[in-house]
Amino acid sequence: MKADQELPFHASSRSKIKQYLTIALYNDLKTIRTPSGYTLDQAITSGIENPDSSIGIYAGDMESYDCFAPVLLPIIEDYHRLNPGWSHKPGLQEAVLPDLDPEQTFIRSSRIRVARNLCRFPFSGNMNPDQRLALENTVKHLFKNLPEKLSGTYTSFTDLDEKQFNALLEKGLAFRKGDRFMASAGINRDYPLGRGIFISRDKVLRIWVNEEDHLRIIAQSQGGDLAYVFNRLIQIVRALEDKLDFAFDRKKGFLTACPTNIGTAMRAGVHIHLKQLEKKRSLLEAITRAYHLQIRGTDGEKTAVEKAVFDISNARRLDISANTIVKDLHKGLEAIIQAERNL
Ligand code: CIR
Repeated sequence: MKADQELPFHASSRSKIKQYLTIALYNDLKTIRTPSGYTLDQAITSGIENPDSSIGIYAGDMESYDCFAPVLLPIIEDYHRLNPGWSHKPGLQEAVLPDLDPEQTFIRSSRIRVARNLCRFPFSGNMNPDQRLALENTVKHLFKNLPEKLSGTYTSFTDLDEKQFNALLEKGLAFRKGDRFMASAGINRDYPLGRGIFISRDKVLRIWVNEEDHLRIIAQSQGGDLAYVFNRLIQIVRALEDKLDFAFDRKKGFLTACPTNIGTAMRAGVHIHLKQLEKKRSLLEAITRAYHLQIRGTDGEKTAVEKAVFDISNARRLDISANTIVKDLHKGLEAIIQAERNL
């Protein structure tokens, strides 16, 4: 890209990349190639093509975070609302927390995921077909050798016909091509090649392979027993980290394709039915804000809330430990359920 006057961000864009990438900075960074050959032009394509991007930049490998630090760091500090001296906080220990809704009156399901990427491969937006397949082969082998309590089945999407794939999708056990933000970042390239899902025998653990990140490790269960879901997640994360080198930085934590996920790379949330609070959105928003939670649509990011089922999850991922995130979510949900009962 040639940039003398103005970078080609849409006039309507309020993205952080538009805000922080000055022409001078662009000119300083534009000739850099990361070890896997990723450039700033590739990193910002999604932000240019999608004017409604919130941040508009993706990392193409773990080194992108250093190579493009002059623009990425201010974006990270702003997006994650970090205070000076911030740093990744370790802590992924089994938790004891009472089930907030044992009758399952409000909480439909609980889901905690962490994103992990392997050091020795570029990130999803910068992978070629051979690399996607090599990564899939590496983890497929590991999945076969998991201890009994974690064992399960890996399914490659390329091994399924349309009917089989749709059946998995309906059960929420497959993932489609990513959205247009990911498409512009190259993350959907060659889909469904190298993509697939591991499902544990009890179906609580799922691992998405070669989606936005190399691995999305997920624990999901009906009801609101957050500690059960969190502890199950920890078991499989530990088993995998024994065998794989994850992309990690002492200050920035686990490194991910999208800088919004770095740190713990964790999203812990529930689907919760809030018939009364739906009519009092400002009260619900005040409680979620107070407990550092965010509300998403029923089907996740950038979707609408349907039939009063809210997706409520942690807003913070960096400069906070995974254990604190789960504790905050638990406290926040307790307050939300109390407010719903009082209305
Ligand atoms: C964007 O910049 O809007 C997209 N690349 C997606 C960012 C991910 N999530 C988010 O802002 N919550």
